[in-house]
Amino acid sequence: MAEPTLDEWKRMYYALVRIRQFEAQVQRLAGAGEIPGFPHLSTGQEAVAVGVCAHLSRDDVLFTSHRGHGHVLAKGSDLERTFAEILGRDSGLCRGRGGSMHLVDSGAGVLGATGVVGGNLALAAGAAWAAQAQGKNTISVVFFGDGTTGAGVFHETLNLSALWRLPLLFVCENNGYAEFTSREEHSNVQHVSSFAVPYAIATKTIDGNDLPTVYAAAHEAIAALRRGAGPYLLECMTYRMAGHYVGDAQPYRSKEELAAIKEKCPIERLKIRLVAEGVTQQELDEIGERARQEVLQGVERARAAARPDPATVLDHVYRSPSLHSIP
Ligand SMILES: Cc1ncc(C[n+]2csc(CCOP(=O)(O)OP(=O)(O)O)c2C)c(N)n1
Ligand SMILES: [Mg+2]
Repeated sequence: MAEPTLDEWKRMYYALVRIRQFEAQVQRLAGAGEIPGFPHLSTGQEAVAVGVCAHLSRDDVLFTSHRGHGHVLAKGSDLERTFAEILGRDSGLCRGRGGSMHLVDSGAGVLGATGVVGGNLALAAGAAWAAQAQGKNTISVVFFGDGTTGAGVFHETLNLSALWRLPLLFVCENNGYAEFTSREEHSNVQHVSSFAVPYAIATKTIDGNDLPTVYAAAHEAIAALRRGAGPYLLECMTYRMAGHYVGDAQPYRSKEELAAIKEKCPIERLKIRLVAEGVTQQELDEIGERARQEVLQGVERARAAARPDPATVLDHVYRSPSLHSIP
């Protein structure tokens, strides 16, 4: 693997801060009652999204979950349209129909997000199978959490994708929680990568909060996928710095655990590395500020956008135009 240049690392630093700032704005506006539903923030997990998506082309397809804002941004969806979707605006990725948990943007290869835990896995296998059948060299990537491994569809998808040698990258963000339940309480299996072994799927468990580690491991996994080696399961150990959803008071986390959060922060960790390589604190602050301004401007434009016309509520729901006339 060619080591990224310092400029490339700085661009990835920008991408991390951009997602962090985006989530901060989601949190702020959800708190103010401007966002419908319960957004789930990816704060603290940004290095997984950025490190994996750095290796994807627009033609590779991505599937995500209820915690998908960072993945969609890292894959290349327009920031303003993504925020507009979360706000339920007509200019949103899905014309305001999907919201935070259903971000879809086929132009950027974001083929789906779902609030049905595990639902994205089988869809991602379908897309991988389609690429294989069409003789394309593209891959399908699915992001999911550690809690998802309790769903039967996870095991079904591992089995079929291994049998059919599908170009499917499973990226597990093991953040140690499924909703409000810690991993120790919801599974005896310490590492999600263990599940790949009986299916003969290549796998690795890595530090998902260290961007260079994610970048290198994703490079290796994706290169194998493009060679036709079959599926790969990358388990990224990470940490959900926010609650399960905006508004979660987190009574299940101890004061000590919350106090140690900063040490895990992928942005702080990349900062240390960049400073060691000679980047000044001032330059990092400037990069961060540029990301913050981009987000603020996108958010304000999204907020100013119109909501969908209620008369169009049945558009894209039923195939038959005659059903639109139901009183
Ligand atoms: C089929 C299904 N079962 C249960 C839920 C409720 N639910 C929402 S998120 C979640 C936990 C998911 O945990 P994990 O896969 O680790 O993802 P994380 O939230 O940690 O990113 C559950 C059980 C759901 N949305 N769908
Ligand atoms: Mg989890």
